[in-house]
Order: sequence, then C-alpha cells, then structure tokens
Amino acid sequence: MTATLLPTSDADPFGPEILEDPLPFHADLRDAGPVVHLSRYDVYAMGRYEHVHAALRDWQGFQSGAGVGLSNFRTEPPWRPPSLLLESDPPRHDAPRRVLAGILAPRELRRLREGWSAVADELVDALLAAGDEFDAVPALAEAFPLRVFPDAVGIPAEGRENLLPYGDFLFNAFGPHNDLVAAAAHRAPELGAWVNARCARDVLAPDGFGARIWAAADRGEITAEQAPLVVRSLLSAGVDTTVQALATVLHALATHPEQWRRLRAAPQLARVAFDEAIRWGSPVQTFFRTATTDVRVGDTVVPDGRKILMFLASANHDPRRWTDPGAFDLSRDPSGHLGFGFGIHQCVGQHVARLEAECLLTALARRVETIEIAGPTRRHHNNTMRAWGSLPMRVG
Ligand code: HEM
Ligand code: OVM
Repeated sequence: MTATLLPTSDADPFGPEILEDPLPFHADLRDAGPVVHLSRYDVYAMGRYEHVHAALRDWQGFQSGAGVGLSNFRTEPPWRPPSLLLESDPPRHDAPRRVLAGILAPRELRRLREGWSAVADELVDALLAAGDEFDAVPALAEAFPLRVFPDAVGIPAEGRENLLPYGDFLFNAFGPHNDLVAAAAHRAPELGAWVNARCARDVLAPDGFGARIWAAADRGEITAEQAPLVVRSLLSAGVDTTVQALATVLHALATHPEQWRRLRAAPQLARVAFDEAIRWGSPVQTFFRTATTDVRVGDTVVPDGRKILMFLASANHDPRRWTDPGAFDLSRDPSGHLGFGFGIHQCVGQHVARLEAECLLTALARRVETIEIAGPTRRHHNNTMRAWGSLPMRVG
C-alpha cells in the first residue's frame, strides 16, 4: 500500500484572482483528489464534502490548538493570545464552549426577538423613506448587526466603528502575510487594545451576553482569567460574519427574483433562505487544522504537525453531495452545509446569526415587492471571508 498519491497545485487561494472568484479553483481542487498539496504554502488542502466533513469531526487527528490559520502556533507565536474556543482542543475547549453555548442557545435568544424585529422594521422603514436605491452593504448588512449585536453583548457605544476593522484584520490574519494583512497591520495593536478593553467586567452592561459570561465565572464554570477571552470571542466572531452573511443573502435574493417571490409569499422561509445563502455563498470560506499524528485520508497521509486547509465553501458546492450546487434554491434542504463548520467547533453563534437574518429578511419581505441589483457590485477581499464591499440595490 503506497501513500504517495498526492496531487499538487501551485495556485494561490489567497491571491486576488481566486479571492475575486474562488469557484473554478474549488472545482479543480475537488477534482484533483481528496487531499491536495498547495506548493505555494507547503500545506495540504481538502475540498470535497465527504473529507472536509470527516476531518472536522476528527478533532483528535486534526487539532485546532495549533491555530486555525496558516501560522502554526507550535513554531510561530500567535499575533494575539489564542481564542479559548476557536483555537483550543478538549479538554481546554470544553468549559468555555459549554458556557457560550448556554448563553447563545435558542431559548436564551427568545427575549431578544421582539426588540431586534422592531429595530429591523425601523431600519427598513427609514431606508425606504429615503428613496428606492441604496448600497445594501452599509445600509442593511452592516447597519442592522451593528444596531443589535454590540448592545446584546453589552459594550458601550463609544468606538464601535472599530469592530468591523478588527474582524477584517482577524479574518485576514488566518491567511498568509500577504498584502491584505500588511495593509492593515499598523492598526492591529490599537484595534486589539480597544477590543480587549471591552471584555472587562466593569464596562459591560449588566444584562448582556458579556455579563452572563462573567456570571458563569462567578459560578466557577470558567475562571475569571478565562472570562475576558470568552467575551473577546463574541466581539471577534460575531460582527463581520453576520454582516457578510446578510450581504450574501441579500445579493442572492436580488439576483434570484423567483426566490424572492417565494420568500415574500412565505416569510417563514427566511431561515431556509439564510442557510441556503450560507451554503451557496459561504461567507466564511476556509479554516486550517493541524495533524496531530500521521493521518490517513483516502490514499494519502497528512504528516504529523502539518497544516491542512479545509475548504468549507468548496464542500458546500461539491456535486458529490449537492444536486445542482450552483443553484440558490429555497426548495432545497440546505441543512448539513459546512458554512458554520461541523463538529465540536461548529459555530456557537449560529442561532444569533439566524435570528438577525430572520428579523431583517422578514422586515424587508413585508415591505418590498421587488429587489434588484442597481449598479456595479464590488467584492471586498479577505483571506478567510467571501465578502461584499458594495451592493447597489433598487427596491420596488
Ligand atoms: C465558530 C462561521 C456567526 C461565534 C465558527 C466556525 C464557522 C463559523 C465556520 C467554525 C470554525 C472552526 O471549525 O474552526 C460563522 C458564520 C456566521 C457566524 C458564517 C454568520 C452567519 C457567529 C456569531 C458569533 C459566532 C454571530 C457570536 C455570537 C463563533 C465562535 C466560534 C465560531 C465563538 C468558535 C466555536 C468553537 O470553536 O467552539 N463560526 N459564524 N459566530 N463562531 Fe461563528
Ligand atoms: C474567536 C473567534 C475568532 C474568529 C472567528 C471565530 C468563526 C472565533 O475569537 O473565538 O469563529
């Protein structure tokens, strides 16, 4: 039995061409085999649903504790103290995960729905009163999460404009030290200090997610040293992701009028529309893992200590798993998509994201008959996120 069948690719998945349109590269990656060597970074990669899914389930073989970016924490110092959730393995991962999963559980979020719906209604009313054309990225995709999420965490109002640039840098930093990282690196210390200061107990409002994390520390479920880092996870992962997921679903609906009509006719489809958009557009495209031993995948071996890039976006378009994967279709069942990951690190904030989407899409569907692209759209390049910079829209 040989272990030498390792296709190789010299493509740069973090270069501007592939960031602009990753789909052709994803197809090549899937067709090349279960595991491909990316010669440019000397790392391994997976693009097929079956293998990405299996690897995400195998947290013992493919760890997160050495970082889920290109940088290997075994040999390179991380740019910030590692996340207790994203960048950790059991048993250290367990307590912070349990605490956050409890605070962000669907039944805990019920108390937020009414208020978030009212904000969405108000935002859409104000937008429509101002005219029938707008850029959906700032006007909806950014505006709505920024109105509801930082309040739900409980941080003060001052300086909230730092949240998006912090997230943009963080998601870039999972990739190589390319131009995207270099262009923003000068702000990282300042943004990091600003975020860290919002994790302290005394700045957090008494009824928010942040205060609940500190209350869990009081109960001994996590330590007082861990609490600020768990708050940091919310401020790190909770803003840019939902902004880009909302931009993705708005773009999908604006370019698929028949699906928009379906949603209008049955607004309870908002959650399916959102998850289908996450499958279809995969706002979080990739994460790395690190092999903890020689791990066999198909006919090849990922050697101990080596990085492997999981293409969630490619798995979400794998024709071996999905019928007509390129179609954005509200009648499909998108569950099982890997856009929120899978396994022990699967997105702990997914119910927050779905509630935001439900509120915003319902508010729009109740008021707007048609929605279309009204001018040239622009991507925003990021090493980890598939993002929109501008989405000119016209509504009727
Ligand atoms: C984990 C995507 C929204 C907090 C993840 C992972 C993905 C993801 C793919 C898995 C990472 C891995 O396996 O290494 C998304 C997307 C979102 C979203 C697409 C929006 C649609 C949120 C929100 C929050 C959040 C709103 C906070 C309220 C987290 C945290 C983790 C995580 C803390 C780490 C969980 C762990 O390692 O146990 N997310 N996320 N995310 N997400 Fe999200
Ligand atoms: C965290 C974190 C940061 C970025 C992303 C993420 C998608 C989590 O600090 O825990 O999940």
